[in-house]
Amino acid sequence: MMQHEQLFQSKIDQEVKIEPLDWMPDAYRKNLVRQISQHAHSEIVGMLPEGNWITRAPSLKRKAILLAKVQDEAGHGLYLYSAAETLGTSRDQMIEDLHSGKAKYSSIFNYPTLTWADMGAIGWLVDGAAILNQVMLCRTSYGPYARAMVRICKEESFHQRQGFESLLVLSKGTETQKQMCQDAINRWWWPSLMMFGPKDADSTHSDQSMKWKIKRKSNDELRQQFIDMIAGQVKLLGMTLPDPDLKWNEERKHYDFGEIDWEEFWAVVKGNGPCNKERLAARKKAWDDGAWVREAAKVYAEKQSKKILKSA
Ligand code: FAQ
Repeated sequence: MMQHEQLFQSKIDQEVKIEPLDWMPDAYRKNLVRQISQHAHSEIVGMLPEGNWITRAPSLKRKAILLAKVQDEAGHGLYLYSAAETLGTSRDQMIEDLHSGKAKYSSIFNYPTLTWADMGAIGWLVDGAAILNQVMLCRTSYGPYARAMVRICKEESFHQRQGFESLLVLSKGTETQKQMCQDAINRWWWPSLMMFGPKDADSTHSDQSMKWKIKRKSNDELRQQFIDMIAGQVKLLGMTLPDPDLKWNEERKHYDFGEIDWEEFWAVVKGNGPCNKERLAARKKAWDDGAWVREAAKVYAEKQSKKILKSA
């Protein structure tokens, strides 16, 4: 066992990826299944807030973009479930854990999408936050997770740019459009900062995940990087961020910012956000409605394999 553990750690230290059939500590496997499956659930639940606006997009062009983006998120969820399955947990088990409330998904998707400008704000801020976190995950120590992240990041960076462009159009529009843009930024700003997780001091998994190079940057480090990036970009929109304490700190070479409402964060994480119940109910309904498809696919696969056996 000791030898296995040393070999495992030396691979991590030398930046050799851990692959599905390699020996790994149980806790590493468990931590990865937790993080990857929660990441997959976030992508799938994350389709719901934007899906809400597909039928009401203001033009054919905007509708086509939004449809493609939501489909991309479905794809991300599927690659991630596949990556998690390589660790020996079935997809059915992961989905059961989501439905029972045992597994989490990102807090951000428990907020409602009230206006069209929310589509721009989600692309710019939510995908923007997701990318910073996921660029780091392209170098995560588990091979299948790292490889899944490469394509996901390419798609997410397109998502972010389309979100920014959509807000840019609103920011140059009528007074009402400008207000709608500012209101969406005001509502999505703080929840986006919460996507990076609790403060480092309150993070349960960070220390171990950093040692295993599952995570390469801490929650606070990534959050700061995000704030610095967005504080620059918001000026191009001619809009503001809803934080009176946001100020460039010349000494730190970073923006200082106000206190996040951690009570709100934990309430949302524990299932009491504005849309938690609605989101889970929608996922469970989709799962139940799809039962006949899974059943038909299973029967078809069984028939095909019998045919192959007969002809062999
Ligand atoms: N929401 O010990 P830590 C996207 C939980 S994808 C809910 O610091 P860790 C694409 C955490 O699970 C967005 N729960 O945890 C898209 C843990 O509880 P547990 C998702 C949260 O894992 C865009 C506890 O708090 N991205 O947006 C949150 O080291 C647009 C203690 O926290 C990923 O999942 C939260 N925000 O660090 C789709 C990326 N934060 O599990 C559609 C991969 C923390 O012990 C539209 N994940 N918790 O019960 C990660 O990088 C990490 O898991 C962190 C959290 C950074 C999220």
